[in-house]
Amino acid sequence: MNTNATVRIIGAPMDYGANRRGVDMGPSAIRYAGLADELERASVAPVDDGDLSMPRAEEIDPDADDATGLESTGGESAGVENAKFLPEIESVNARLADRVAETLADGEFPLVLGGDHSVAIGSLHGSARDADVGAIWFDAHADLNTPETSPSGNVHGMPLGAALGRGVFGDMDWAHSPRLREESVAYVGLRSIDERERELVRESEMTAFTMSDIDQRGMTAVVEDALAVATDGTDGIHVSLDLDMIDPKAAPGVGTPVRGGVTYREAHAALEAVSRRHDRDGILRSMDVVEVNPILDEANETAALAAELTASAFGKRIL
Ligand code: 4U7
Ligand code: MN
Ligand code: MN
Ligand code: MN
Repeated sequence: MNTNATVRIIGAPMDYGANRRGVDMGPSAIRYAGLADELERASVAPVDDGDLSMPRAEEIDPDADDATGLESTGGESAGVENAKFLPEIESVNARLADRVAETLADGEFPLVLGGDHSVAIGSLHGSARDADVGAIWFDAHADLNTPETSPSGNVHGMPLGAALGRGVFGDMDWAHSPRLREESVAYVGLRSIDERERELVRESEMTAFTMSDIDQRGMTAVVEDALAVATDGTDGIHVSLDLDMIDPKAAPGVGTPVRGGVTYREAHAALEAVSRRHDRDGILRSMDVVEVNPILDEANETAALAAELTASAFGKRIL
C-alpha cells in the first residue's frame, strides 16, 4: 500500500449464515497459513484485533448442523422469515459494523476475516457509515437473495440483498447502507446464480462480470472495468473476496464450491489490479475475505491462497 495506514485484522468466525459447519475456523486457518508474514511481504504492518466473540451455533440451536452439510431442522431462531439465525447474524453484524467504522475513523484499514459471507453485511455497513462506497464482489454467486427469494434460507446467499436494503430482514433496518448504491457495485467471477436471482441481477443497476467475460477479455481488463464502476462517484471501495470465486482445484476449502472458476494466477491478477489502482488513487477502503472452510481442505491451501491474495491486494509483487 502506498499509504502508511495500519491494517487492522478483525476476525469474524461466523457460521450462522451457511449450512456447512467449518467456516467458523476461517479466521484461524488464514492466520495459521501466514497472513501476517504475507502482509509484511507487501510492506504492511498488520495489527491483529483477534476475533469478535459470538456463541457457537449449537448453543443457540441444539439442532444446528455438524460438518456434514445436512439441512438444519430448525430451533428457536432458525427459519425466521426463511432466514436462518437472523437475530444472531444481526447482532454480530451490528458489532462488526461498529468495529469497522471505528477502525476507519482512526485512520486505519479494516480487514475482516470470515466466517461465512453474511459478515459482509456488517463490514459493508461499517464501511458505508460515513462515506459513499462502491464495492467489488468477487464471487461465484450473486448473493442477492432476500428471505423472500432464497431457496436455502442461508443468509450467506443474501448479504448484497441486505446491504442494498432489498427485501425484509426482520428488524435489520440498520443493515441498509444508503451510501452503497447499486450503480457502484460490480461482480466479478459469477457462474452460479439462482433462477430468481438472475432476474434480480438483470433488473438491478449493478454491473456483472461473469466467468464468460473473464474468458473473453481476461481478468485484468475485467477488474479494471469493475474498478471504474466501483470508484465512479464514490469515496472509496470495499472489496469482498469470496474464495469460491476461485476454481475448486486451487481452492477446495470453501462451503459451496462451483467448478469452472478462476485459476490461481487469475485470482492474483485480480487483486494485483486492485492494488495498482490503489497505488495510483488510494481507492481501497475496506476488505473482507470469506467462506474459507479448512475442514474441507487437508493441506489448508485455500487459507494460504486467501492470505496470499490479501497480500496481492496490498501491493505484494513478484519482483
Ligand atoms: B456464498 C445459494 F441457492 N444461492 O442462496 C443460496 F445456490 O456466500 C447459494 O456466495 C449461496 O457462498 C452461496 O443459498 C453464498 C444457493
Ligand atoms: Mn458469497
Ligand atoms: Mn460464493
Ligand atoms: Mn459459500
